[in-house]
Amino acid sequence: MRQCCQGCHLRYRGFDLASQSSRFTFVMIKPSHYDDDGYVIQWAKSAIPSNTLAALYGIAEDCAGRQALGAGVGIDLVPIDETNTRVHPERLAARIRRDGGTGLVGLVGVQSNQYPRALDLARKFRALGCQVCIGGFHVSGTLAMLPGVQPELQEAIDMGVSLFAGEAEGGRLDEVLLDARAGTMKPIYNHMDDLPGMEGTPVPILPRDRIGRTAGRHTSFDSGRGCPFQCSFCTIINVQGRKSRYRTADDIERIVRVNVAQGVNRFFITDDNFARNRNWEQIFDRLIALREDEGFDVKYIIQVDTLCRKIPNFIEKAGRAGVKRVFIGLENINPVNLAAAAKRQNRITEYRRMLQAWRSIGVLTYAGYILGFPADTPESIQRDIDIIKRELPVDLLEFFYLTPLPGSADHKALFEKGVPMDADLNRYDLNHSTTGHPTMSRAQLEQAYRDAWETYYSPEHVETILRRARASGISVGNTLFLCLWFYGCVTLEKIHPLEGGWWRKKSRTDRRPGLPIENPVTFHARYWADQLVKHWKMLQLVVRYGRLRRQIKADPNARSYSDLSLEPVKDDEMDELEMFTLSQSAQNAVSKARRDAAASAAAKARAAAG
Ligand code: B12
Ligand code: SF4
Repeated sequence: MRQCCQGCHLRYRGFDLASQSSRFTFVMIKPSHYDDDGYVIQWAKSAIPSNTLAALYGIAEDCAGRQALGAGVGIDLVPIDETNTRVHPERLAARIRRDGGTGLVGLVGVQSNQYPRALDLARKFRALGCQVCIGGFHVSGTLAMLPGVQPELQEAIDMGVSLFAGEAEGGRLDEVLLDARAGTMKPIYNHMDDLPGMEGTPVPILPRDRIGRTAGRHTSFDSGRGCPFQCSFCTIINVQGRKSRYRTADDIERIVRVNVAQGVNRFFITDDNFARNRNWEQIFDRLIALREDEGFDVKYIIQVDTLCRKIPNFIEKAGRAGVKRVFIGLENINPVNLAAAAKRQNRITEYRRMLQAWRSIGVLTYAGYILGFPADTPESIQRDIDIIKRELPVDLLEFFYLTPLPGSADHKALFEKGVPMDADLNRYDLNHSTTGHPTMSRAQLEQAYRDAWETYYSPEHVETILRRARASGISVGNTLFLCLWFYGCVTLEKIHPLEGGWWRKKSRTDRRPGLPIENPVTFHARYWADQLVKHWKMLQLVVRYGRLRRQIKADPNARSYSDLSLEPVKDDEMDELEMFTLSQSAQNAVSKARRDAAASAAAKARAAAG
């Protein structure tokens, strides 16, 4: 074995970094995080493939195709999503080392809640002599918003781990891989001031066998990055920028075709706000052509803002393009809370029209709803959820704690004021409370959060949701499946539905450092008992709701079901519905909406007059 490179800042035990071997292995791991008992959250089948993993795999595949490491140097790509695959550091290190090869372990798309797990994995790989680089929102957000290098980032650097901030397209990954090949990796690669364009960048893709480890036929891609708005709880604007960047319609068509060719025809378009994508219409037109002219059986989930209804043709074209589910960042129905989060673009007076517009084309709506704003109390939270159940025709509601995510303006403000925040980043998954509230104790807020899920997914309301689905031509079976998924994840698995999957796997020895490795007998006995209890409870729900589903489907009147939320929006409803009359701030929002409508009508009349 030749001598290790002496000049670089990192030294790698057991690796021949100046190797002339023609093999380079790039292991890309999307880490999971720990549950409340310290076990890695992992499933036999996770819900949906990681978009960051797909993006990085596509970029790396492009590097390999271009022989970015030099003529004749093959790049072996190993994508691993820890939410569905156990990571075996020793085996991966051996794979890198095979035939005198070199390589890099990339910890990919690491969010704040995943950072502790990423550090634990990095430590193991470093002990095995591997080069490691961590990228993703925690590194980027923290470097963008906080002064200097924060202690948890320094901890990685001190271990000899490199950090990557910014995005990897536009040749930025080439630099990292070349340095890894030469054994000269830098402590930090910071491209935050220089975000790449997205046009013509490599197709985000994952091999079919990796997608097979997820529940459905879904994969994901982003058609744009960045957002023009300024919500204070959001990290996206500070990481991806407020100036949006986009893929072209050609790029999107290529992504769809390549995936369909490998049997994947359901897509989650991960843009936080597809309605703000400058190319939305060309993209929809292209997707419509694929469906209507070429007969592609493709369906999409997209994320939009509440103003999307105002964009001419947007909803109609979304339906024709194959959009079947829409995620909306509703966040709250109290204008005071929306203003506190600087989410002024959300107008409560628009919610009903927008949700009904999606229903009218048979699209299922999910909405995110944040709890823990300064004006919230346990009573106001319950009251607001009851109003939503009666007056808003949204299908699924997902609750989140208002969380000062590193990289957000909220986090920066608390950091600068020295307000205590939970030191354990593993809890920053929006499913745990992480900081104080002006009027509620932590116990009260946590109870209000649990009650919110129970209230919304009560048996009576699930029945209402299913009846509304039938009346709007939305699949009752799918809607029921999602209700059970959401409710089951939170109440049985104690994790957020966005982190759910099928058949929880737990590895006894993959426990968070600092917690004891359990005795095999007690561990396995508890694991199986737990699985049995959870599946029994879920089976009971499936049987009970399955009966209800059959009743609804057999009911000849089910299609004509209606309730207050489904009633067409009337001009005078803002004087009647509780959502608009309950508080002074809601009444102010109504007055403003009326003034805006009058001004716009007057402008139209002036334009028509000449
Ligand atoms: C899609 C998405 C999801 C999907 C994930 C599944 C999927 N199909 O991807 C779903 C809906 C399930 C989800 C869930 C959650 N999410 Co999410 N999600 C996103 C979203 C919208 C897009 C992520 C993405 O794909 N971006 C595009 C990729 C290409 O960008 P990227 O990740 O930054 O990667 C680039 C660079 O960072 C770099 N890079 C990354 N890793 C590496 C590694 C190496 C070695 C190198 C060289 C480079 C590199 O190269 C990449 C390509 O340029 C982001 C917001 C956003 N706009 O990014 C939030 C976001 C990442 N999510 C967030 C959160 C908090 C969550 C949840 C914890 C909470 C929740 N309940 O919503 C869960 C956790 C689930 C989990 N286990 O991941 C936060 C994270 C903030 C933070 N500081 O931690 C974000 C930023 C949104 C926000 N609220 O601010 N999420
Ligand atoms: S929460 Fe959504 S709308 Fe608000 S800034 Fe972030 S991405 Fe934009």
